Amino acid sequence: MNKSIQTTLAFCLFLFSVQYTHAQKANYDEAKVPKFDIVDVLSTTDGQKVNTVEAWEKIRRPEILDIFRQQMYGTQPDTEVKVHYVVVKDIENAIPDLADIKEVDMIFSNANGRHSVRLTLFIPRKVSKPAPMFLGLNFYGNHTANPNENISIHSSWVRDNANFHIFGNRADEVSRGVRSSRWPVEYIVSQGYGLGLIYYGDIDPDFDDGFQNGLHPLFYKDGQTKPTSEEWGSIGIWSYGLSKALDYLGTDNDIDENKVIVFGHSRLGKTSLWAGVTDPRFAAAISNDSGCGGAALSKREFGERVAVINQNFPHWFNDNFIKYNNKESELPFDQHMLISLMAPRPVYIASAEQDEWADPKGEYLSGYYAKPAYDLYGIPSLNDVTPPKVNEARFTPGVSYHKRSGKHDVTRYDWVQYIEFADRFVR
Ligand code: GTR
Repeated sequence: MNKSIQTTLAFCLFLFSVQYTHAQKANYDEAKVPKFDIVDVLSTTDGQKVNTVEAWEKIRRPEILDIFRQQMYGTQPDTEVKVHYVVVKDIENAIPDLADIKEVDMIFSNANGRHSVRLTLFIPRKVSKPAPMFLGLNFYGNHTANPNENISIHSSWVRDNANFHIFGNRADEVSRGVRSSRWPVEYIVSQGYGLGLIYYGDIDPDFDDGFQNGLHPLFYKDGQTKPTSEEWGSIGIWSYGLSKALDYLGTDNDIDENKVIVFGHSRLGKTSLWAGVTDPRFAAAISNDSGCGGAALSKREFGERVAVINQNFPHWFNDNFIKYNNKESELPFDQHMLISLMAPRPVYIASAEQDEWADPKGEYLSGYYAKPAYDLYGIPSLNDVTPPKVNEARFTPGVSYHKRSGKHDVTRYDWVQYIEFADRFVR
């Protein structure tokens, strides 16, 4: 090999390792959080101050929404896709005295093809209809949320998990109910709420295949083979799936479409926030341990960083977001602005004490700094820059928050707070 090629190769290797090590190092030291300014939620990019609801809704809110679409979560293509809903199962009293189970196929189609996503609904029996509902995506399949054998098992790609006996990227009977600790179905319905579930891999399998599977290809224009650098990645299309489920719920007399709370954990908490923000029909949104790219402020550079998330999950955001790798200070926006887009609707942000990767303090602060948008509507929201103590939920009609003891997870404690939140501000 000639000398100059050798030198170039060595240099490239060096650059790669610098970039890699830099990106992989997560900061857990509060003293190392850089100084940064909170982007003013109420100042437009050309420096005008917005101080009425009207100016917020007509000018600033659409501007911020557009920034998130262009720079991060991606735009939705304008390709026409039809959605048909078929109720494939309706089992009364499937969970004795507590809930009926209904299943709906959401069939997406156009000239590019056809793709089906299954929505499983638990309809509470002990409440007058239409009932309020929590709607959320899950990681391994609707059947993993509860052992009830009426819940169908999906045939989509699923991540292997030896603990759940999932091998060969296929789910089967063995994984029924393995995630019931995260989905206390009996408790939720006994409180008078419905629960709607979709397996996220039905919408788009969660691995980077250049967007050849799931719903993305239906949206390609002639000759297009992957989303443009501005168009949506997985989070964008997962939240689109939630909106389409809400379309169905609007036709179902058992459910009050005006009282649907979108819920998600972790990457699916990033998704529930984006769904709540892009679809104002959702009455409220809950983000459980959503972290980087969800509720956590990126500019704190604490825990997971933008470069790390983009390297590990190149398919979650659009390609424009890559330019902020190791350049959080150059972001013209931050995640408190995402929360502000929920105003005037209630939003719940939850953290876990041992989930430093998701930056609990940054998750709280984005809720706190969203306050100016709620102020415009005269809706009280978090007004103390100091987060509450561990296991002390703070409820406000704007943003509510808790930091639970324990690790990155969804627990009974979390759900008890979400029911309280829903009772106070949605029901
Ligand atoms: C992690 C990722 C987090 C979070 C989490 C999850 O690996 O770094 O941002 O999304 O996965 O979704 O469980």
